[in-house]
Amino acid sequence: MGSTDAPQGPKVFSRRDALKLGGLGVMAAGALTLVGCSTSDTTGGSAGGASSTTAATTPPAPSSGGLLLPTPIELRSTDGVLDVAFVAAPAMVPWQDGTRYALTYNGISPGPTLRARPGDVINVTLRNELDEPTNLHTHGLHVSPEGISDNVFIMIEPGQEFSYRYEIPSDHPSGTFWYHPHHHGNTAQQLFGGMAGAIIIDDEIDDSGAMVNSSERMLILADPNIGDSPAVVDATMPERMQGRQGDAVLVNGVQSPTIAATTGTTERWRIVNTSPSRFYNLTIDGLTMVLVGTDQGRLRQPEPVDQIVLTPGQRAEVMVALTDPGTFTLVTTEVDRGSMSGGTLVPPAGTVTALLSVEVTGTSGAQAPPPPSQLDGPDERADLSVDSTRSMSLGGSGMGMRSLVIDGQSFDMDVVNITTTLGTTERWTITNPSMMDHPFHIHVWPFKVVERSDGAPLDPGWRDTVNVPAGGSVSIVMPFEDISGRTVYHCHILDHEDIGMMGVIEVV
Ligand SMILES: [Cu+2]
Repeated sequence: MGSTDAPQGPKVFSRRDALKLGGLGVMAAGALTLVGCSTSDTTGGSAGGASSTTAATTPPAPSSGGLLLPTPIELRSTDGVLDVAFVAAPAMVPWQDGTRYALTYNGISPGPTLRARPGDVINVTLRNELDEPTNLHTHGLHVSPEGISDNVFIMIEPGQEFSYRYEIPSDHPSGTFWYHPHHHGNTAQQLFGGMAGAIIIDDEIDDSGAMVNSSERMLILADPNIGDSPAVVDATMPERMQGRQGDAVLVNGVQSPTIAATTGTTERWRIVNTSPSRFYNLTIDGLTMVLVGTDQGRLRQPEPVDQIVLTPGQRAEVMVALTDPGTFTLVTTEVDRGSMSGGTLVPPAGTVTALLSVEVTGTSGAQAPPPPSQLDGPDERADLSVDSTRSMSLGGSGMGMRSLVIDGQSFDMDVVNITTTLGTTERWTITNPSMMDHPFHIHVWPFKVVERSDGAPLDPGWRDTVNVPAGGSVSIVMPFEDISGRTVYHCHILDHEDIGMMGVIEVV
């Protein structure tokens, strides 16, 4: 397997140096290995540059004859290091009886799942074989935003390559995170094309008790346009103002796949919304989902839920005990997220789409390992004493480009909008006077949701992305702990981010 050379030590250099380095593509890498594609019903092949690769076994075929849920290829750290070689490139990926056009990491979409432990180092060499610049963001990871770490100001030009090094803190929460491009101006298009994959940080609790006695699966949600030409990744300006949504809703690259399972077992799903704009409202009749984790990992008190709403960028981890046979369907109901242009949503709010079938065979009334009722997650009361407050306004009441701003300002990479002090905790009240929802995301530092103007229940656990509903406001408390540096906060409808709905924060 083509692993990279020994990683470069961490360097401190300015953003301009980083830009120059990215542009020149100075980082040398070892051999890059292109992949086998993930097939429609099994996990196969290999993706470049792993320390080790875990191939899933092939489960029994569903009786319905539908496609089984494929498992994204997984690259796992060994001895504290995960070396990954990514090639960003267009590819034809499997689709029904043929193929479809996609933008990919290593020829597959979703990209490989990266799995590491707290304290590990993840090295990623990214070679850009697209015809436009790209870069890489590790969404949700509490790692440095500077140098060769999670630095969104790096630009990798076509034909160039760059070596990232992510040092995962030893006290990093276990949880489900993800990676995607974050190059201002074409983030939405590249993600819409298919460039995304999961990052799992797991620890000893994941190796024990109810967690290990379950069938763990990634459910990576995406909604690309389906077609055989590069035109499928394009969007019109009205579509970008609304936030583009695609033709098909896919789970791990497949439309409405099936899980074949038996009674007496418990499922554990790590769900990631990688769509640039689409919200998901997930429900499953006949089964009880127990929410055990959100954006920033495990909840201290898992709770049964009837539905899970995921904005772009958000994650949920649920456990589902299977006690009786039957076929159960995970569906999403189209969310009314408003409209900037006065246009209508396609599909209209309320449209129900099947995402995944769970075919359960076996005896009725079987005892399945119960989901945990208590877990050791990040302390929800930690560091909530506030040193200072700030308010922020997402969008404006007008229409058109000028409404896609934060505090009236469009993104300028050379302007630092917020400077704050390492070691302090801030309370931000984020208001949204516009006609549509804007999910707010900040890199590096997780937050707690502490107040909502609409009176909706507060999000359990720690988050990195929260919806700020049209006409409403949300208050969050955010400790700027451990890590300093310059990065961004933005709307996670990524078309909005590309148009300018992003600001720069520097923690010094
Ligand atoms: Cu937005």
